[in-house]
Amino acid sequence: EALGPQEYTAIKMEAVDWSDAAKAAFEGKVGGRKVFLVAATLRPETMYGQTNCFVGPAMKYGVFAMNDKEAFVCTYRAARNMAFQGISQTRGEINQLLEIPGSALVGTRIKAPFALNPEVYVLPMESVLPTKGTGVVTSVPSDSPDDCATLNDLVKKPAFYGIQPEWARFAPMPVIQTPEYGDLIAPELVKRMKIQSQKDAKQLAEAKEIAYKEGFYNGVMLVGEFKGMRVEEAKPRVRQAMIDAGLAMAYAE
Ligand code: A2H
Repeated sequence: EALGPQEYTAIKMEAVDWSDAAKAAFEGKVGGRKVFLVAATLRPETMYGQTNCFVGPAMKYGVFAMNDKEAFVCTYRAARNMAFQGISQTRGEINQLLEIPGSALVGTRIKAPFALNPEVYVLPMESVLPTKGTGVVTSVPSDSPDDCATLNDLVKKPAFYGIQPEWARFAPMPVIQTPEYGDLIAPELVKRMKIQSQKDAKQLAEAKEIAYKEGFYNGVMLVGEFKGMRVEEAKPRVRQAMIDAGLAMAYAE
């Protein structure tokens, strides 16, 4: 755990086609606003490789009006933090339009900012914590062992997880190269460490540590505006480019 506040990048993923369950829940409640799922990440430089987004199927989410034009899907806890970070229009005010379970968001098609896949789907992940970030996790299986193991599980058993196979059709794609692990570090670690599923928490914690350090200190960007640049240098630049494009915000907790 970090000692000081954690500085995340909050990524705005606009919903383009709601799941049937979400459509029914939204009926007449958002007042013509654009609605975004908002994901908190510590690795903005990996956003080129998004293949999907994760929500906790058993978690409760809210749809919160930020102003007259936009509403965000996240936990109540995150909406409250945002209200004190200049993200919502009126400081300290939380305007919840509706509540919706994570399970009802699954299958929604969203825009994935900066990603090589312009649109991806919302999928379930059991280990999403309601107490961290926004409760929405954007998935980059090329660089995150947790995302990789979870996506593998969904691809293997779509019916068990209640998803359509085509929602999980995007494969990990190279974003960062490291000398030791090649251009798909998370799948490589999952293979080398024989990680079978998202439930292999102990090995995943170790893999996460390796992927994070290797990527940050030894990684080089393979795609995007900062292609060829070391990750350490590209990271703040990608973050700023996303913020400048209106596709992301600074979010701390
Ligand atoms: B990271 P920290 Cl490519 N529950 O983003 C579980 N995990 C959550 C979460 C929640 N409520 N909110 C955010 N996260 C994930 C990208 C990424 C991330 C990559 C590699 C590693 C990585 C794509 N997923 O995180 O406990 C988000 O996933 C490993 C550190 O605050 C977020 O960044 O350190 C990270 O965990 C924040 O975890």
